Amino acid sequence: NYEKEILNAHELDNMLTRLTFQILEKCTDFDNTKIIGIKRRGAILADRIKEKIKQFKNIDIEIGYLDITLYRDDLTEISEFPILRGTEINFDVKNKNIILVDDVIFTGRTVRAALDAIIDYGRPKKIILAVLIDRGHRELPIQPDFKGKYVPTSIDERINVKLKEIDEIDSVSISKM
Ligand code: 3GP
Ligand code: 5GP
Ligand code: MG
Repeated sequence: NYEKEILNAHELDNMLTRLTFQILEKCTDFDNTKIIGIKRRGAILADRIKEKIKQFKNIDIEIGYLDITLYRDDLTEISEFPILRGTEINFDVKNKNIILVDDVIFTGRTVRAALDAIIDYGRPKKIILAVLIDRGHRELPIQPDFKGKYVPTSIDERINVKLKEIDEIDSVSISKM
């Protein structure tokens, strides 16, 4: 049993800054760019990226949130069919560049469900995926355009993303219990 820190608060913030610059390099048509975060922690990271874009570029990008629930018995046993619980997307996705943000990518099924949901709303021009941590073990051919860090994990390890908005501190760790 162990828990080892991967990122402290400062490193997490730096990583989000880097992701933001990478996104800005790829998305130059800001009027037609929107951010969508996957709840809960992906939504918080999306909020932070939005704030950084405001700081760096003085542009206020509209944001939306997707709530995808995974039916599962425990946290590492993921359903083959993640379902969509709720969305807060108050803009038209049609012809927009969508920056999709999540905290951890694992099997890729959550992202697949998110893509389905977004495309149900309309036909975006482009969707790019940014995640903080890629822990490997994909079960679908889905890869992030930008990732903060690739952290190879065994299947029974967990990545713990703590964000001060809900967890009081900012930190990322890897653990096995
Ligand atoms: P988050 O999306 O707010 O970060 O999936 C629900 C929550 O459970 C997620 O919260 C995630 O952090 C946490 N979690 C931890 N380990 C796992 C895992 O192996 N699979 C899934 N689906 N969620 C996990
Ligand atoms: P996937 O659908 O790619 O298997 O899993 C992605 C979703 O499950 C993400 O939204 C993420 O929050 C959660 N998840 C999967 N594995 C982990 C993990 O090890 N740690 C954390 N914090 N979340 C995980
Ligand atoms: Mg998540």
